[in-house]
Amino acid sequence: PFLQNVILHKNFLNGVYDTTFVDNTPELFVFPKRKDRGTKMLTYIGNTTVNGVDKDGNKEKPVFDDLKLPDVNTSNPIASGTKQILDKHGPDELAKWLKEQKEVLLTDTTFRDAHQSLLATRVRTKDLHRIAEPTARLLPNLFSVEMWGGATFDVAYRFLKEDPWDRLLKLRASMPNVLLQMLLRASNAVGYKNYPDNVIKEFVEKSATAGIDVFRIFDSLNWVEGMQLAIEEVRNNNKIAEATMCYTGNILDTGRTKYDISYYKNLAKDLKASGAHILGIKDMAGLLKPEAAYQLVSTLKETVDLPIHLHTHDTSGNGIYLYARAIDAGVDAVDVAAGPMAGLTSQPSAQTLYHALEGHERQPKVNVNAYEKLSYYWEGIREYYRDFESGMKAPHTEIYMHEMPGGQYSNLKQQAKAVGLEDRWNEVKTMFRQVNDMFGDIVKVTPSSKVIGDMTLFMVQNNLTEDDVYERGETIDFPDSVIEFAQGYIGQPYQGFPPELQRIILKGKDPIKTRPGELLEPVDFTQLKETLFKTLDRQVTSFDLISHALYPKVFMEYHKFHDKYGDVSVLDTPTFFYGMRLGETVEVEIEQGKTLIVKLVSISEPREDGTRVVYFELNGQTREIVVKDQS
Ligand code: 3PY
Ligand code: ZN
Repeated sequence: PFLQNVILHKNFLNGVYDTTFVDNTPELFVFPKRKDRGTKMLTYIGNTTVNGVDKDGNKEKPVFDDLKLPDVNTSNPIASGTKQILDKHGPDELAKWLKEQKEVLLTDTTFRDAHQSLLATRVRTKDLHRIAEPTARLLPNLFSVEMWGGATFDVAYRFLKEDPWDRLLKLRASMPNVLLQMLLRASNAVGYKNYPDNVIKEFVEKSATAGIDVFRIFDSLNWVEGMQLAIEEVRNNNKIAEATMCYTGNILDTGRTKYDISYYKNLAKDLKASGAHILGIKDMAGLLKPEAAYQLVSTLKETVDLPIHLHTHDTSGNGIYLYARAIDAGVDAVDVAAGPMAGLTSQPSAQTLYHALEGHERQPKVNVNAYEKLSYYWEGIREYYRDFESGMKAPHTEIYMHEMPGGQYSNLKQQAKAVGLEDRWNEVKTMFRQVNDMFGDIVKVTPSSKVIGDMTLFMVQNNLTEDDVYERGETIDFPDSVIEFAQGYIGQPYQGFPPELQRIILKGKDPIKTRPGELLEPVDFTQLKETLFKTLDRQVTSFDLISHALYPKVFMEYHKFHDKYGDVSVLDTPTFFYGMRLGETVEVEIEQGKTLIVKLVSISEPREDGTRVVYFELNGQTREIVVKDQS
């Protein structure tokens, strides 16, 4: 065969050539990688069919009914909402508007906290994206949709093998009328440790650019100094800073004075002084009892003139009653989830709250029938994720004893199981509270809750009592997160660390008293861009840079996976988690208008080298994929 190549060109062969253009344009030699998306996809499906996802064994793919998407007329314009108020009038006016509304406003958390708390954060972008536009059309009166941040960022990369920025951009495009809200762990961003100041600023800026309007900012120890930078940066971006206090303890318990009503009053004043547009109350464990909700909200309303936004988890079953009391006290907005994704460790149900307030002058102005229509969809979607359910079946009032956040309960249970403590779960819960008390009764929310969780598992696993820690502490190797906490690397707890315990844990190391972000070396983004360009062998976006700065290892592993299997976010969820059944056909739209039709024909017995051959038809052509059987 004759190669049509530049070096065979007659001018070239005759020596009449000028190669300066070639020399000056090295991009000519950057060839796109061969994009055999079909093979990559089949490799993923073959591997998942044989080995299961997350090496979780070979679960048989369940049969799912069709998804029930609500019937909406997509040719009508989408009704305008809170997003238009913000864009037109800015965050101060939006906050004022919120305070002026007579009815209580709703934030829908179905796209974030609900599945973080019920389904280990596993709901995939594909399933969120499909219902996003119908939600925007059917619920234009929502205050906001919480759909990003918290644990969703790293779970997207780590377990779902998808890019969290892609989720944000897609949901933004589909929901142009309501405010999009994220949970920001202040100096911990969406991670479990403090980051350098320039990383926090860059992250806030990029999140705002990509579409976040409301930043719910909290510090895991309610340390306002640790929140200031994030609040300022949100303000600089002309977005809404919902500076948030985490509720812990019980203001009704006069025997427990550390977190009493005056503690929260002072905190509210400090948050206002730090630049809050809205004051958030984050009851992450569902500890706020109805009468406490009434007293807290009434007092804070008198203390600061900010709108108040309340978040709870319905773990105890008291969620609706506490919201009703908070609404009587004048709370401006509350967090709810669509019925099938509500209740227990998630938020209270939107529909239940609506009906509970019938006849009340502050009943939310939302179309409850629309919520019911959206609920058919969520009911079906939840089934896809049934292997991630926590197993909690009934209201759980023990929460008032152990005080574990809603999102942590199922997680810690899994962790306990992984280290062989499944049978000792009751002991783990009791120890969790004991460790909290040893640490001086601290606020427990990501990442401080992880510190307590790690120490708890460590003590139960090693059969350590509190006395053992004090008596033999010098010889104990404490978990890293516990040491970092005692060093002050996640901030300063209210009223300080218990000095004796701190000394034992640190074994002579000096704790810090300042903001960790001040001490941490800034990330050199220019340098990082060059390095990443070389390792990824593609254009590097500013989203890639910030993701790498937050989660270097997770980000690189995601890329390795992507190189091997391609973009698996396009697969339907059952196939993503379970692979395919023999004889089954699935359609995969790999880009608009380009669909792969995949049929699983057969799977060979394991061969001597432990591999199996998986036979597919891809768009009618037979294809074989060799997969290592890991069982
Ligand atoms: C998170 O930080 O992810 C939380 O949801 C804490 O409640
Ligand atoms: Zn929550």
